[in-house]
Amino acid sequence: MLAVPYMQMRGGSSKGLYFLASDLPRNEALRDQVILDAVGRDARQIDGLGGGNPLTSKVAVVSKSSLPECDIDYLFVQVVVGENRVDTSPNCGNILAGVGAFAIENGLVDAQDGITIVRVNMVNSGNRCDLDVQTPNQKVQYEGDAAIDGVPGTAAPVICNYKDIAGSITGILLPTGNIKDTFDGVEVTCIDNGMPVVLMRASDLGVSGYESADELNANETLKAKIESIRLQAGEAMNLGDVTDKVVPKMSLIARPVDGGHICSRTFIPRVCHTAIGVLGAVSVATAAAMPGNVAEGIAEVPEGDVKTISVEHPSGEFSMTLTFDQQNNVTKAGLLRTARLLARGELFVPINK
Ligand code: NQM
Repeated sequence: MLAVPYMQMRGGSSKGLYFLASDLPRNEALRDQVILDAVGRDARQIDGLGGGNPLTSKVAVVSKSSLPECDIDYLFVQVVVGENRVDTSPNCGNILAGVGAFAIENGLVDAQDGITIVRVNMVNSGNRCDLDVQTPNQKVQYEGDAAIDGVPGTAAPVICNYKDIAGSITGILLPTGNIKDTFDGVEVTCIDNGMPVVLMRASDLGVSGYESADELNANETLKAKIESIRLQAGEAMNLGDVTDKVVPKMSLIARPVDGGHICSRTFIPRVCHTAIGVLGAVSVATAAAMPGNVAEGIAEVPEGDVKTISVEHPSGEFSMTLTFDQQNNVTKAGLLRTARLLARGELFVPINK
């Protein structure tokens, strides 16, 4: 067996394995084989550390940054549950919440006394995020009193400040060139502000948008309709054939009912999220703030260039502060996450790698 140093962390409302790039094979194909052995190749991930769910089947590969303006490079790898393969197309803003602590713990970044700002180059998209990590006495602090929906208890806050994330994967904020498109007779808004997402009115797909994730996951007719729209939207968003990709994510939207600004149920992309992804939420909120989008008349978006928008989801809400310029582009997105070190040690994979 090959012993690979690793940490397991909860990052936001996800959980993943964190590796130094230097501890994995340089060759990408070999690296991905080691990652599959580490997380698990089958649907239950019985022979790996993954949890058999997209939110617990994630990996961060971290190294000192190749860019002078950043401290670390962070590559996100999604192990596609049950399909024995990985997808590196999207970012993950939840796993991102843990990479600052991981970098400090592993000596890639020197901790300051108080707060350490870790400047992250998100390799999947080439975008940047600055993380404020709590480091009293130059040590990472995990305990604290910040709470986020989808995670029990409280922990130290990690403030994530995203910069210029429009067109993260598709190269353009509205990748079809339109604020609205129609696929299979359903009006949608396709957007990429950190994550390619397709917004659809839940009522247009015959559901309320207030169902639980389990109820929606059991609705095979709905899932087939969503996948058909996703395949067409993927082509129109310049993502090509998305059959084997985990983007675009698919968000059903409805009127807010719990004090938020818009209600969401998001498929990532074939399983309904029990909450919502970080960058997925940023994309939904950005779309909702644009004139003529499919959520017009549904979302209740605040006025002003700096807006705090709350996206309701199956287990609570997700708030972020978006700063818009004169052209209605989001120049900054600030949000709160937490992270916790769960384990560190060596992980064993078959030697023939
Ligand atoms: O959108 C789920 C999650 C995510 C990704 C997903 C994420 C993001 O909850 O930035 O965080 O959309 O697959 O971790």
